Amino acid sequence: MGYKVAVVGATGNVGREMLSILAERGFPADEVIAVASRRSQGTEVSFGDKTLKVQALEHVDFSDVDICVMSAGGSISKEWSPKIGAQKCVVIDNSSAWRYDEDVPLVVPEVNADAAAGFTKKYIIANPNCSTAQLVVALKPLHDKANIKRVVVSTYQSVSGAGKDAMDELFTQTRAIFVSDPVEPKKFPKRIAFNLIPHIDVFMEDGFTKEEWKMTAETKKILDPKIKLTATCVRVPVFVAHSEVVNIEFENAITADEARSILREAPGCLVVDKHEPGGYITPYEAAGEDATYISRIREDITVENGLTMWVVSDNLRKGAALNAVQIAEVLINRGLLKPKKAA
Ligand code: 11C
Repeated sequence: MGYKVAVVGATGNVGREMLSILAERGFPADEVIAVASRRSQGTEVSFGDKTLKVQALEHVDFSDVDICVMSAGGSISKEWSPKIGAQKCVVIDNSSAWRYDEDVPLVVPEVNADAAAGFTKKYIIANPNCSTAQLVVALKPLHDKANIKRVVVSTYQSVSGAGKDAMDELFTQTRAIFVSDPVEPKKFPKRIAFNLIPHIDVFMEDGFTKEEWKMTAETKKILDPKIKLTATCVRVPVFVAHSEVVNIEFENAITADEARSILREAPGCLVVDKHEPGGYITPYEAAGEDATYISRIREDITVENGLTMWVVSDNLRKGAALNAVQIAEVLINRGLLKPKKAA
């Protein structure tokens, strides 16, 4: 007896990835339904070798749905996740609406899978921000070995993190520049083609952006509240996959060789670190892949017990859809959720 799964936000960048990852991984679902806003009702989306007709969110009865993977934005999630959760359908939400609620687990399975069991309070589990997910996958095994004190992270984030319109804007601006047409920024505050923008999400009072704040708050909640983390988040003209330069200061000594062999064994991590031209991973190569790639691992001699590394992952997959599906797999594999049909 399998599960009934709803993918809410099925027509967006992340929703489509959720559908393809459910199909690729042979998720134990008897039925998968595609859900979106009324505007998309009746359109078709791919699910493996089938197509699904999109249903409007307000017309779906969640009482026989077991799992809802949602990527429909914060305000939809604020309104709908409690209603869906009240019907004992677990919502795994990709927005930031519930991440900082103490009754909602924020989960990256390679790091804190045990926390998923806490879903019963609200029947909601939060998926982290994409830039946090790949970071904590790489930090966790190193923290276990040498105890991280402080992290300085600089991100190079692809435009797909800002949605399909943002991807279109990079494409349109790039073409416009080639044919000498005027370039008009719409989605981004400045031109993104052949440029980069040190600003993601809204500005906060202290001068950091919300994206930077999220990386700090989420790393603390998922990995360890004692870790100090400061981030600078930058949008770059790359379509898919976020990259990060990560400077880490540890309590205890750890060499680059030790870090490399620990990360080689760590779940979700793939080390590609040859000290030669091309001996590292770029976002272009990480797009469409599941792993968090780690390259350029080296000792930072400007601090005691310091390491620097380069971390790249597909923001739509590990940063969003894949992580959400992995959370659902944790619920099932650990026997935390039985299909309603079996009851
Ligand atoms: C970006 N990281 O690249 C953002 C997208 O809190 O889930 C995801 C925002 C979030 O623009």
